[in-house]
Amino acid sequence: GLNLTDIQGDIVTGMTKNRETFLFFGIADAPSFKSKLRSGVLPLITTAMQMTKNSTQPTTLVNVAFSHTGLGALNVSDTLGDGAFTGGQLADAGNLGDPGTSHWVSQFVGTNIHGVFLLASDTDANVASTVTAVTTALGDSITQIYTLQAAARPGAEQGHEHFGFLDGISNPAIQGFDDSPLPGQASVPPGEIIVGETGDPFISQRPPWAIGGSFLAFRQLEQLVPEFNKFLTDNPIRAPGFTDQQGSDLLGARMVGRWKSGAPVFLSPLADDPALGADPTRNNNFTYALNGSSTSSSTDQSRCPFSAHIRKTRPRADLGLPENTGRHILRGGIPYGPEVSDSEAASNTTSTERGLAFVSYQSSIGNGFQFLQRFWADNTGFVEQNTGFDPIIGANKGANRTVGGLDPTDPSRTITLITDFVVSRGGEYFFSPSLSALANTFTV
Ligand code: N7H
Repeated sequence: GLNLTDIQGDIVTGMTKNRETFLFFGIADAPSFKSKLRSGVLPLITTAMQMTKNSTQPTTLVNVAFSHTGLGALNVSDTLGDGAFTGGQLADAGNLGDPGTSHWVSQFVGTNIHGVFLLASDTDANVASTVTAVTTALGDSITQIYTLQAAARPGAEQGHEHFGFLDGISNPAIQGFDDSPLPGQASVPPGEIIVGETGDPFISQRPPWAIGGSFLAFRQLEQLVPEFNKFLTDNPIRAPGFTDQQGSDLLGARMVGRWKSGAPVFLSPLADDPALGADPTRNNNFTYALNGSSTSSSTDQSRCPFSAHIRKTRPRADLGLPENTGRHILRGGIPYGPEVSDSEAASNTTSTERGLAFVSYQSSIGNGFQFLQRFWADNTGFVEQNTGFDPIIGANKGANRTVGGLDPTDPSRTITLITDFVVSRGGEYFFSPSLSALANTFTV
């Protein structure tokens, strides 16, 4: 089984808190950083074991991860066997479809970020006091380069991302940690997410200290919510008997593959079904194939477009069942930025940035995050020919994006998106080491 006391908590369960701060730092003085991290911060790092029970979770959860240049700053010179990590995310911007880096947060442009602290709790005050504890403990041994404060949306929107859709429904169950997956949940060998474990395709290339770690892909993804809503309003699906509002809601749901409640369009193709969306035993229980079949139709998009975000990023039976794709990621993102204001809604124009602080864990960035973005979401020939881009996250370096299959009344219709509703503001790739690596390799 997995050594849960040695694995950082966010990797396996996510932070499961409503407030999270990402503190990106540089290492100014490596020897001082090592001793201060060891004495002052290591005791605060939350393990996967602590996450398994409410009673063992600390008030504020703390995790830490290092970029490739961060490992270099610490004189950790073993190669980890991950080219995307070694190159850093800036060098990957073109592969990911970003329109250059002019939209990137300036601090992500470069390779100065050595690491990130992830701090999460129920209140801003708890997070702030732990940020102070960590930064005080580290003192001048770090420079604080950039901070992103993220928070679950308020009230009934809690758990929903800024476009309004319930998020965090479908994450893989890691064998050996969660052996009772929910219906429809992917069950993956631990090595798909955790380095050095059974199923890690690069297990032979890993230094011993890397076992129990995971690669963290961080992306600050701005969401143009008023613009997205305007697009839906202007382009309702003209289905028989549908009001404009129903047609707009259907278009949005087919872009995502789920209704705002979380109900999958494959199970509820024409209208939202909030009871289905809220039921974890049913809301993930589909494969895109008709009952009992191990493959799906290569032509039928009546229930769910091939281009739908959740189908692009996890095609289920489109690639045949059982689902041994090796391309699962564990997502732990959280929204950031304020609610849409009345004036933004009235003008259909974003004036204050909001979006998703995207976090994914995988044992290989090239098989995980990067593959999903580059070879699935941005690949117009996937899942089938003429699928077009993923209308949510697909990126064409800022150029127009064609999307197929969104209109169930005319599946051959292609819709061209001239606006990217999700805009990359950049990010970095990190390695989230085991507790023993932090104690024995990173801080000596
Ligand atoms: Fe996505 N969205 O609101 O439309 N995502 N995502 N994502 N995403 C999912 O099933 C969204 C992004 C995946 O197992 C849901 O838990 C937004 C990136 C994967 O069936 C919703 C952004 C990547 C899944 C969203 C964004 C992925 C998934 C449904 C950016 C990878 C699970 C909730 C701002 C490269 C698929 C759920 C499955 C689900 C949205 C980013 C991947 C609502 C707004 C960058 C693998």
